[in-house]
Amino acid sequence: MSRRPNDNERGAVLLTTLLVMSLMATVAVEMLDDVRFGVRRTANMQAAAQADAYTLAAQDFARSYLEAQLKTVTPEQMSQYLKTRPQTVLPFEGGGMTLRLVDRGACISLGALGGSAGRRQFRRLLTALGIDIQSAANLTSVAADWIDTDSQALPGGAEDYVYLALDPPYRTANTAMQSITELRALQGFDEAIYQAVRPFVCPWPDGQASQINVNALGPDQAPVLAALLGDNTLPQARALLQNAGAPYTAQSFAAAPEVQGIDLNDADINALSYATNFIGIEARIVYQSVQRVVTMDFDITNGSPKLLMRRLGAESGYVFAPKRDEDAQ
Ligand SMILES: [Ca+2]
Repeated sequence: MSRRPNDNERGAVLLTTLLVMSLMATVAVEMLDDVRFGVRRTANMQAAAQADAYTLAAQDFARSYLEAQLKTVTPEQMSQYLKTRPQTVLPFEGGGMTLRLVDRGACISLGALGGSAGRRQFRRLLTALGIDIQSAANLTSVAADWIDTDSQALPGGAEDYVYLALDPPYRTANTAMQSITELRALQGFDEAIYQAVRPFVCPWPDGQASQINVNALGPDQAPVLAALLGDNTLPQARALLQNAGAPYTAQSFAAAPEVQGIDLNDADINALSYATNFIGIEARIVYQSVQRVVTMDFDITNGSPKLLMRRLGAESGYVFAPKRDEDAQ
């Protein structure tokens, strides 16, 4: 025998129904949100993967582009060519690639810190950047200790025992630096010093002496030239680069009035160059919302580009490079 539900029971059914419906609505909204984010995440991953593919392609393109340039421009003409050459833009669907070429004979080699000439040039660079003589000497020892294979600290230097006391502890690399960013790990290289030094050094392979193309330097790169000319030669270096009219040759540079009275030794003379030896290519890839930066350094002393270094990431970008359009805005 059935029974008619009373008013209280009908209210309970209604409430339960409403509760279930609101729960279902919440679940439906959550599911829609999940789908929406899933679609967005997939699109982002696809864009990142595509940008990575373009980054790989950029490296091949950069090398073949450089090979083509080297067929028409001599190493002696190259530094002028690089100063005046606008950036190369390659648009593609959804984005584009910008190549900037720079003369990389404009920085002191970190790979030369194993030798006395390399250490002397690095120390002079630091003093030309305004660091006091004692600190410059200590920082040079610290950098040399970082790459030398022994664990005997140079005067003012730092070996494993200094870094093992840090939190977190780490050891010296005991091999050539692979990146300028390694300087950040060194004792005494704080942010201000790192940012000051960064534009003027190159992480060349172990034993690679500096090869500074005088004709590639602008007046704001005078500290690099001063590092070769000698202690306290920043004013002369700046004047040499400001007065530069026609590109220097070994003869015209030696005859310049600013150089008279400076006693250059052989290692420093050998580090001076008047043609392009190293070329850096910075490729910036933009695809949809993704950006990639890759820099490649090539040795062109044998006529064809030999890849020395390749780095990914925004911090790998060249500080001294032809201005981009957006820099001027
Ligand atoms: Ca060491």
